Amino acid sequence: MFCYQCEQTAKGTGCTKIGVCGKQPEVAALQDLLIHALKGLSLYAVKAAEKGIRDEKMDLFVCEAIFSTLTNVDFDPARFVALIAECEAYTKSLKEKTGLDLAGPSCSCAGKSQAELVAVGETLGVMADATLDADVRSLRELLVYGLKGLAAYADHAAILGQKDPAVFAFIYEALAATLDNTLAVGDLVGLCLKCGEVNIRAMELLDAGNTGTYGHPVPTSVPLGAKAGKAILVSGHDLKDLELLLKQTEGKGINIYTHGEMLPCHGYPELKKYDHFYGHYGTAWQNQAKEFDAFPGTILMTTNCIQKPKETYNDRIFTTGLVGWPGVAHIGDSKDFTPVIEGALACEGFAADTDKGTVMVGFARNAVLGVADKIIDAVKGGAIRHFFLVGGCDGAKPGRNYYTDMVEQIPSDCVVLTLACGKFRFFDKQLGDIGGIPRLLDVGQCNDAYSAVRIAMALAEAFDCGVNDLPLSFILSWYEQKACVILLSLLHLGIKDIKLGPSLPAFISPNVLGVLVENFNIAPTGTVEEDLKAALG
Ligand code: FSO
Ligand code: SF4
Repeated sequence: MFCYQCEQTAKGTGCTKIGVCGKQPEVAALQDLLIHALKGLSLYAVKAAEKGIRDEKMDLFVCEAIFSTLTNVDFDPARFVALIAECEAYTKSLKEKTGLDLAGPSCSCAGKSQAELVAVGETLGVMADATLDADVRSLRELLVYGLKGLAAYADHAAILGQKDPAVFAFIYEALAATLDNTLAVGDLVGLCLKCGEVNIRAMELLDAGNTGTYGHPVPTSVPLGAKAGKAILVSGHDLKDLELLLKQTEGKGINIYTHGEMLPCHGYPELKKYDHFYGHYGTAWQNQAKEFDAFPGTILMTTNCIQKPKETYNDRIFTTGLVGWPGVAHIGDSKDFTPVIEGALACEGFAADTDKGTVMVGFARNAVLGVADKIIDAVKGGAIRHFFLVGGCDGAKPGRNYYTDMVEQIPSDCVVLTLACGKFRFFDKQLGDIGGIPRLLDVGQCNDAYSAVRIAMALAEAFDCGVNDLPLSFILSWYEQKACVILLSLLHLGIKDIKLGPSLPAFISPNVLGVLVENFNIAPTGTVEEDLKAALG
């Protein structure tokens, strides 16, 4: 196997024996085969679209299939075998509908066993073509990883009924482009930035889905302790799964807790209205083994990031949606969470109330821009000197204390906006307020990056300047491919001087890095002191 798509890749270069995430070589090979097959399908889908042939079911399948290969989503080989077969069936159908027989990837997988498919996949990895130009490989992979993030957001949006054919069309176009040997470095850079642009549309759709269905988040205090009684913990990012579970547990004497990226769900009016939607438990994804172990109820994983379950909670954890772990019970499309509920009732639950304080959530675009006048006055009057967007993913590798130290050392006349699971490094710090404006504003999940972009753009408009001219610095942490596409979106918007850590992606070649530095002045995080000095001039 060879995989270097995430930040924790082995030795900072690539996982070759087994994934640091727990991905087995068989699954890596099946994922490579699936991506290969999706590229082949995309060649046909592009031609089919030219003939006016579209298939929304196929569009959604493609998003789900790509999302399944994102880090920490699906570790179950059997699920990939099914996805590969479905991809082949769609390709065959498009072949017939278009009457074309295109040269390109075809897997001829029908009737092959899992082991045979693994053997095919082993020949198709990132490094399969040793002669490929290093910069072309780097940009093709950057594009594929950007597409993984884009597909994830498009899938989240589609679940809430928000779809745009232009997003699906780009996914096909870009996947097909990774097979085009005539594309040079400049073309591929352009496609990566286009991926960032299309992702803004996908995130706009997701924002419309979230706020249209559950209302605009409002500032909400969330308990970090527990309430005596039976309990279910919901992790991942999916608001609809949470809502369905809240409905199915009403009146059952079970309290629902969020974990990880589900924390911001407490701010949505249509979710917070449930009395048994109690509080937040635990921190970021990489601490789950310890935290799930200690949780006295059942656990539902709705999306990434799942890690290998410990035996102590293997029978208390459930997956749904695209998440999968071999041997872990999966709740399918019925979304009948009865096993999760019955499991929780059979667990002991929390014996007593515990108080661990609270955190505030719900500072998405509507809430922040609702007090825009106050913020603008505070900036003009000098009460707020600078904004820092300290956002992105958390992770297990050392070096991430930088983000905690950064937030602690940001001067008291500055405001910190945050989003995604990286916030768990500092989410419970009491930073106080500036004239009633909290100094720590939790915009939401990584899925809410659109909200942060809208806040930045509204401030730029109010000050009649560009986003780069605002007193605003981007201090980002990355881990997986949603973060890759958000970065591409920020680059598409022309945002400069981003600090990215805790390490730069292994798949970025020195020349590609050079292009990014030259055009966007992006830089790895340095020391807190240096980066603060640079930001505050
Ligand atoms: Fe974190 Fe995982 Fe949300 Fe990611 S839980 S790391 S960027 O999947 O999606 O922020
Ligand atoms: Fe390694 Fe990350 Fe790939 Fe997992 S997803 S195999 S940790 S590079």
